[in-house]
Amino acid sequence: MTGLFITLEGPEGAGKTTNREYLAARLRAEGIDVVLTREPGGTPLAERIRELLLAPSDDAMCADTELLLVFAARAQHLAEVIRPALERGAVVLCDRFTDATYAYQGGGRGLSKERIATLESFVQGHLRPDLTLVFDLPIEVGMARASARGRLDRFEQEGRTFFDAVRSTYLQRAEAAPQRYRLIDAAQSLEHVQAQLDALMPQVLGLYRG
Ligand code: Z5A
Repeated sequence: MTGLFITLEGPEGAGKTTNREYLAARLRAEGIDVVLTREPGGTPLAERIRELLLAPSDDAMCADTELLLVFAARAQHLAEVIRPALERGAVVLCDRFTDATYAYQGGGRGLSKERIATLESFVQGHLRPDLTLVFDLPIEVGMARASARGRLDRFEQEGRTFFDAVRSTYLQRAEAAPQRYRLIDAAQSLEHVQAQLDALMPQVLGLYRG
């Protein structure tokens, strides 16, 4: 594959979606073909799975069902969007990917890393992101930003312990593989967050141009 696969990760309200647009604009200004996408979702079928995953419901969803739905959506997304874009040489900017599975289903729900890794290999083969930006911020700051939007989704209704585990899983993964991850201090003002992204641009362009 010739493109570049960049994922944006972090707890809710960290600014992933906002800054994905900013990064895309910076890359397009360099004449680069950029595909913006997200998980769960990114294709019509995967967006329907997203609805199942996010809708608050009185019927409890067991953790294994949640895990399998996340990977079912991912399989479709890879086949329809991510692999074709990388094959034609685009930069794919994806709002959440498998690090979110380790953080939410692993850290949050307590499913084993080994089980997630088995599905990761099954669904993705050898494909992993080239670069992962982890937007890190205190949970209460992110939750305040997210709840200002109104009705909470099924994940956002979880409690503090769940989100502490999500955040610490992201931080542990970033620490364990510093060549792939870059930590962004997302608690700062948008202007300062974007200055951190500007500082990363030479590395991103270097990775893309090889
Ligand atoms: N999930 C999972 O469990 N397993 C998986 O494998 C995957 C996902 C892939 C949906 O994700 C849920 O799916 C997610 C995990 C689960 N759970 N939750 N909750 P999502 O990405 O759609 O959900 P999200 O993280 O909640 O999105 P979000 O709250 O929109 O966060 P964001 O994209 O990081 O933030 P944003 O939309 O860019 O910004 C939020 C608000 O803050 C907005 O009003 C901005 O204007 C404002 N903002 C952004 N940056 C700043 C700064 N720097 N200062 C002040 N205000 C700011």
